[in-house]
Amino acid sequence: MAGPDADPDRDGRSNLSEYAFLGDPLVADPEDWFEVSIVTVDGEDYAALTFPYEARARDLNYRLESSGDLESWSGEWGLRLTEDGEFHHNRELVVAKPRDRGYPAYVVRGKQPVSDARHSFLRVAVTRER
Ligand SMILES: [Ca+2]
Repeated sequence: MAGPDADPDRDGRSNLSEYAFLGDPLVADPEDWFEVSIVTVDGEDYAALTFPYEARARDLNYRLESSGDLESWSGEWGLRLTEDGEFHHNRELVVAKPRDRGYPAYVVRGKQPVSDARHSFLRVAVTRER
């Protein structure tokens, strides 16, 4: 099975998502490839996501989206791999680029402190340019 929406290993992740987040499209990957945490910035607590990314891709756009109800989502941050493999991104929402994982990863946080919201949801949306 091929195509960006196919899921030949039936792990719930499309081929596009396997490509963007360093999965193996033919082997079901462990479920904990995204790490959720709370980070403190300037005395405020924020929800944060740590995720792997495909540093060699030149055709992917990653975007952090947040929601308070899992229904309406707003985009808060984008990053784009440039020709030389560096990211353009919104620095204030990028907490760190961990180097000790053995693969490229980013830690990104939401814009609103968790103390301001009853619920805070984050996701990373990926689109591919053709
Ligand atoms: Ca899959």
